[in-house]
Amino acid sequence: MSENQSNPRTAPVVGIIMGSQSDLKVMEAASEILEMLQVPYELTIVSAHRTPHRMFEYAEGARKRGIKIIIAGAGGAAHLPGMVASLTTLPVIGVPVKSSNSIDGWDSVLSILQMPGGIPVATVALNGAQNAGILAAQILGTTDAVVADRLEKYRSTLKEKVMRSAEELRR
Ligand code: RP5
Repeated sequence: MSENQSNPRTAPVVGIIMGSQSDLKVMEAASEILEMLQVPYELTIVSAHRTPHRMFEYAEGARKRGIKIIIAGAGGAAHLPGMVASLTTLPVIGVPVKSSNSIDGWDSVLSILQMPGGIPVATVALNGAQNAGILAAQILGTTDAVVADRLEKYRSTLKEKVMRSAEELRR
């Protein structure tokens, strides 16, 4: 279950899963930001519809393996984040992926967003995997001062970029 760990010597604390290999180009943004913030993660494919038993196994075993937050991306009839959320009390961040046959991405967004009471999924924007990674790090940062400090530095780089652009416009 632990394919593509960020660092095999460090146990992953964030699990990134997606419904299909075709989601990877979007979901890579989550792994990239976690790598930048040095948060150990694992990344794999789990399909709610094509491999439902694997989904059960992943969701039910995640906490025991040390995973603290799950980022789940899927497109179309995107049931993976909600079903995983139903199988664990770990926080689940859902990434609606705009798949090739999508109805402008609305199918993915609504499938992930409109969860019933009691089983939340923190849904980010369409193809918003980068924010999913940042949000996962922010949750970890509530108890991990080192991660919180890296997030502060990351925020500073965002601010500096805006200030530089503003400065260039003034010239
Ligand atoms: C979903 O169906 C996946 O998450 C993907 O976004 C979409 C299409 O999957 P493929 O047909 O490209 O494998 O389960």
